[in-house]
Amino acid sequence: MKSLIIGGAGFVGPYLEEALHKSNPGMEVYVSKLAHESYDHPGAKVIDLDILDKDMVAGTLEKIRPDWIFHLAAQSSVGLSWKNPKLTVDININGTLNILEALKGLDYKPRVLLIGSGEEYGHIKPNEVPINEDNNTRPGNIYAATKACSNMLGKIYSDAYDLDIISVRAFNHIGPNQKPLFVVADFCHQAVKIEKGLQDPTINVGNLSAKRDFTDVRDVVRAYVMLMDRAHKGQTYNVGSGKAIMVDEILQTILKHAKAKIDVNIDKSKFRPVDVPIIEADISKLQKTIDWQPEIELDSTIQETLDYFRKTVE
Ligand code: A2R
Repeated sequence: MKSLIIGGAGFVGPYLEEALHKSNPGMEVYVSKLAHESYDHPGAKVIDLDILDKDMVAGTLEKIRPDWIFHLAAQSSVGLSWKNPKLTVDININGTLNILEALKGLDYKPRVLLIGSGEEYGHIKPNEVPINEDNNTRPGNIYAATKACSNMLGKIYSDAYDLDIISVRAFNHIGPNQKPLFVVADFCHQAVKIEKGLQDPTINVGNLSAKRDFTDVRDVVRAYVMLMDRAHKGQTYNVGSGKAIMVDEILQTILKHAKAKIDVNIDKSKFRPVDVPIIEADISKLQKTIDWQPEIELDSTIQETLDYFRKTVE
C-alpha cells in the first residue's frame, strides 16, 4: 500500500509520515516537497512537486498511483494571507483544483484527505459554540476563505465525479518544529530568544483574549490516519481538542516554564484586521467515526516547543 503526502516538508508532514509508518508498517510513504525545501527522513520516498503546476500534479499521481493522498500543501498562515492574498488564493484554491482535476483523470480512485481549517467557520455566534460541521462557514480572513472554498470544491468533485474525497477542518495544532508565524511557536520562540539574551526581556503579543482550540500535532495526525480507514466519502470532520482556551492562558504557561523573567508588551501591530473571539470544535462527529481523543497535554507540548527552540535558536 502507498501513501502520498503532498506538501509534506512543512510542520505537519514529518509527523504524519511517522504516524503512517507506525500504524501501517510496510506502507510505502511518498512525501512531496517544493524544490527549494529539504526533507531528510530516511523512511520516506521524497519527490519534488509544485501543486501550481497542473501537469506535474497529474504526472505525479499517475506515476506513483498512491492508495491514500494527504493534501497538506498550503499557504498556511492567517497573518501572511492578509499580506499576500493572491499567493494564498493561488496555492490554496488553484493548487487544490489542480489536484482535484488530476484525480478526475485517473483510472482508479485513491482515497484523498483535504486539510481545511477551523478558521473556516469564522464569525461564530455564541449559541454555535462548540461549532459543528453543519454550521454555516463565515470566513473572517483570507486564509479561511480559501480553505472554505477548497472544502466546497472537494465536496463538489466527490459528488460530481464519484471521487473518494474526505475533508477535515483542523483547529490550531501545535508542537516542536512549528514556524514562529503561529501564536504558540511565536511566544515560545520569543521566550527562548530572551533566555539567550537575543531579545530585550519583553515578549510582544497580539490579542490575548481570543479563545482557540489547541491540539498537539501528533494527536492531529493520528486522527488523519484513522480517518483514512474509517471516514465516509464526501464528509467533513472537525479535528480539534473540543476545548477552547484563551491565548493569555498559553502565554502564562510559557512564562511559567521560561528560564528568564519576561515582561509582556501588547503590540497592536500583531492584531489581525478582523479577529474571531472564540473558535472551539464540536468533535462528536469525529469521535463517532474513530476511537480518538487527544492524549498529549498542552503543558507538555509547550515545554517541548520551548526545548525545540532552545536547541535551534542561536
Ligand atoms: O510555503 P513553504 O515554502 O513553507 O512550503 C509549504 C508547501 N507549499 C507547497 N507545496 C507544493 N506546492 C506549492 N505551490 C506550495 N506552496 C506551499 O506546503 C509547506 O512546506 C507545506 C505546508 O506546510 P506548512 O505551511 O508548514 O503547513 P502545516 O502546518 O504543515 O499544515 C498542513 C496543512 C495546511 O493545509 C494548513 O493550512 C492546515 O494543515 O492547517
